[in-house]
Amino acid sequence: MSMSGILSTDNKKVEVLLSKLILAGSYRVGKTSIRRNFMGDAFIKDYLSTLGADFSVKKLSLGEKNGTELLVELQIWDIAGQEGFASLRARFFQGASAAFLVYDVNTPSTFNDLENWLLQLWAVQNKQKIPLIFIGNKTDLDTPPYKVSEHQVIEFIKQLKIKYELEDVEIHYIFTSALSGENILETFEMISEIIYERWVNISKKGP
Ligand SMILES: Nc1nc2c(ncn2[C@@H]2O[C@H](COP(=O)(O)OP(=O)(O)O)[C@@H](O)[C@H]2O)c(=O)[nH]1
Ligand SMILES: [Mg+2]
Repeated sequence: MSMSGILSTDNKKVEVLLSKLILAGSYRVGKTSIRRNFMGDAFIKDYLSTLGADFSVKKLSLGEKNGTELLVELQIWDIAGQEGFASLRARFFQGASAAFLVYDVNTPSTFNDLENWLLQLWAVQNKQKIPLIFIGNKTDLDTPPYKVSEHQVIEFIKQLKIKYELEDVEIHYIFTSALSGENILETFEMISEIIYERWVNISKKGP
């Protein structure tokens, strides 16, 4: 993560925090659709398996603090066609500021895959555990309780925190629909706030 100070056209001070955000999770859970919805691109009903690392950049404003506008520039890395290629993933995960781990609320196997995704992510992070949001996507296809219930997600997070000693790591969950757009912007706003707060804390503590 790095902060760069720039001056906007109306001479107001703007600070931009650059961050790499990973979108990971099993095949077909909706990662590309979530990214597309956030970017304002149209929803694609037919499945297009993404090849290579898809990548989008977008700035989100966190508003003004002490007369300076704060922007988080999210470089969103969509794991795309690499779900099955373990060797390609390490490069992909390097230098990440935060991660979305996506599953389909109607497909329990995609939820059961999450711990494996986490272990792969952590394997390249040198023990520094980045903030996470578990995204239960495709809520439009059913009504709660989903096949993977909210209770299961809460229990899963509790157990992870104990098993891997994650008291200080931000782990959240949210339910989205990339089809209706429900909670998509909120999810990106939530991670931007977390990334910013974490950056402030790290800067205070020093290296
Ligand atoms: N009903 C519904 N379908 C979705 C949603 N998100 C993605 N899909 C569909 O699920 C399939 C896989 O989506 P995609 O974003 O390519 O998944 P990825 O492999 O994780 O990138 C596509 O047919 C999408 O149209 C959603 O929120 N609701
Ligand atoms: Mg994809």
